[in-house]
Amino acid sequence: QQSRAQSVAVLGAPFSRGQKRRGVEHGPKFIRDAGLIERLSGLDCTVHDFGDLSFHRLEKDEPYMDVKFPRTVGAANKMLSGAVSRAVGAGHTLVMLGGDHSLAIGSVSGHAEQCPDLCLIWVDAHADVNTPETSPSGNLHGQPVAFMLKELQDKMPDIPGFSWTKPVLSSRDLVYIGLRDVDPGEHHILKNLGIQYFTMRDIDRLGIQRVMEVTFDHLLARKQRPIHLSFDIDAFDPSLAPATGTPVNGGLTYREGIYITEEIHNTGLLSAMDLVEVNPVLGVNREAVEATASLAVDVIASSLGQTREGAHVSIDEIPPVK
Ligand code: EXY
Ligand code: MN
Ligand code: MN
Ligand code: MN
Repeated sequence: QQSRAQSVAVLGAPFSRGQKRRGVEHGPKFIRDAGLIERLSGLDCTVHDFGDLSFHRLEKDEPYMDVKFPRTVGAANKMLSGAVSRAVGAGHTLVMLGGDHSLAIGSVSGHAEQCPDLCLIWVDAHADVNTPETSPSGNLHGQPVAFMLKELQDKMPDIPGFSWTKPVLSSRDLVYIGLRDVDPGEHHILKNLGIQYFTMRDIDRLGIQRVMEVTFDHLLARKQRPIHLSFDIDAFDPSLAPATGTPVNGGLTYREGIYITEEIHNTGLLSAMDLVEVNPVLGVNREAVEATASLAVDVIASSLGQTREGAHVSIDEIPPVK
């Protein structure tokens, strides 16, 4: 067998306690059933499927302030963080299949343990940067970025289950793409910390090509460093990704989404990624669920080098007429 350019580890995280709607824990199974491993195996990479983590149910997990299932979410992310750290430490490019977006707490933290200078690209309809005080819902999938940002630590209470976390990012290490549903507290944080973000309106104005150029200028101009991509499937328009818990109209087109991931692949710096919030229970029918899962596979494959022109071995000449 020829030697492959990169080694990819796929890790499922069937977890849903970061939000209210059951079903998102089946995301990893549906993304695999949509042909993920086969598709990645056709690319220039060796694929290791690490299977799914198994998370424990805690008997008693009362809300802390408004925060729902703090101990359950904290323990799941601690386990995920260790697994991600080991996979990245072993030299794999890590693909984490969610599960809800609270899992980014563990995924980014484990990645940062191995790559302390990483930067983060967050593709999402939502900013997921509420603190427990600003959160309108108490759902932890709307709060993961608040755990990561150094600048927010004096606003973060001691939440049971999270004593192991430490902030690993500064506000300048993060870029958002696709925002269109931002809460008042989140808007204040984005503005106040000077975080670089591109709403859907910005994509309309600038075009996705310019958005990616500015994203890489912002994150990589001073030095090349590992990229963590956290991709929430609800960044796409709900017509393309209907099977998700918090759909918002006016999302990314297929081509915009794939352009984002192609450009990230082309940096050669992608080191770990999350694909989250695929909820197979929420599709109106089987087609809706399959379309969403298959879109997730396309996003992951194009992050890892699938191109629209195809990866063709070069041939010497057009075969002459016999
Ligand atoms: N901003 C809202 C909240 O904090 O409750 C909704 C968050 C939805 C989060 C989705 C997964 O990206
Ligand atoms: Mn999200
Ligand atoms: Mn979202
Ligand atoms: Mn490549």
